[in-house]
Amino acid sequence: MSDDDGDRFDDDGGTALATKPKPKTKRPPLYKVMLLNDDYTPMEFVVLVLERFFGIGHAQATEIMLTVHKKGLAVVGVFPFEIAETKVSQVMDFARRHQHPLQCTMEKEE
Ligand code: TYC
Repeated sequence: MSDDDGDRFDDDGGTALATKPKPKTKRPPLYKVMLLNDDYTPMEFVVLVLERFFGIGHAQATEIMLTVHKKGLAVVGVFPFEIAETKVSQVMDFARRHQHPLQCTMEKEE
């Protein structure tokens, strides 16, 4: 059968593969960055973290903070590995410097 790809291999003399090999276009994996709730970090501090490190506006940052407060955690962004790792470090350092127990983690997206 003609494969219409313009090459010289329309007729391979009867040794065609049963299935075409899949072109490998693997996207790099993405990682979810999550904030976890705790009883001590001030709500305003969490809103500031979302604004400063994730570029989220005040209204949406407040909504996400309240979601974490009520549900226990929320995904705050999805990034390639190195960027996710940097966000986690920045948040953890900032929280530690202010002596808040805020936790930020990352998890590979399925
Ligand atoms: N639960 C905290 C409080 O009542 C607020 C909070 C929200 C803490 C989100 C952490 O990731 C967090 N002060």
